[in-house]
Amino acid sequence: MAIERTFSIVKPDAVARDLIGKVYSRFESAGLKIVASKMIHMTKEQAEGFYGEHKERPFFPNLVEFMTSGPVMVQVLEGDNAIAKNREIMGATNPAEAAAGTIRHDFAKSIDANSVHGSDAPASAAREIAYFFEESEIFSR
Ligand code: RTP
Ligand code: MG
Repeated sequence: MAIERTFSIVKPDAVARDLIGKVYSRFESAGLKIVASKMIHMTKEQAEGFYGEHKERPFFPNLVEFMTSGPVMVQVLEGDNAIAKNREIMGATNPAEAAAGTIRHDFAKSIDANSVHGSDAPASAAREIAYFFEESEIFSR
């Protein structure tokens, strides 16, 4: 299996409830190395650009409002099959439908406040990593 990078966010609801460490522990236990990490508070423009693919969706204004409601942790995860593995441990978008033992099942409150983001494909992973990180800020090991 190829070593991949994926982009991840610990969303405002999880940061506010002091779940950063618990979520990071899930990544590391699954073999996803945290190779870059920082806390940011996204501006409206940053969130709108990040979620540009959802611009026409009815939930877009809510999504931008929520993602700018407080600080988040952004990170790059690296490991075998990292994109799919991260999506698997995150669980379904709606926590009510997420499998037991997934991050969203165990920690998330609602489809909006669903605790984590993870890239869904190689092209989006590359775009999302570059949106928040310089290559010099990423430490593969
Ligand atoms: P994410 O991008 O955050 O990792 O989540 P995802 O791929 O599972 O979901 P996506 O379809 O990309 O949607 C992005 C975020 O928008 C919110 N959403 N709300 N009310 C709704 O029907 C709805 N659908 C999506 C969620 O917070 C989702 O994570
Ligand atoms: Mg998505």
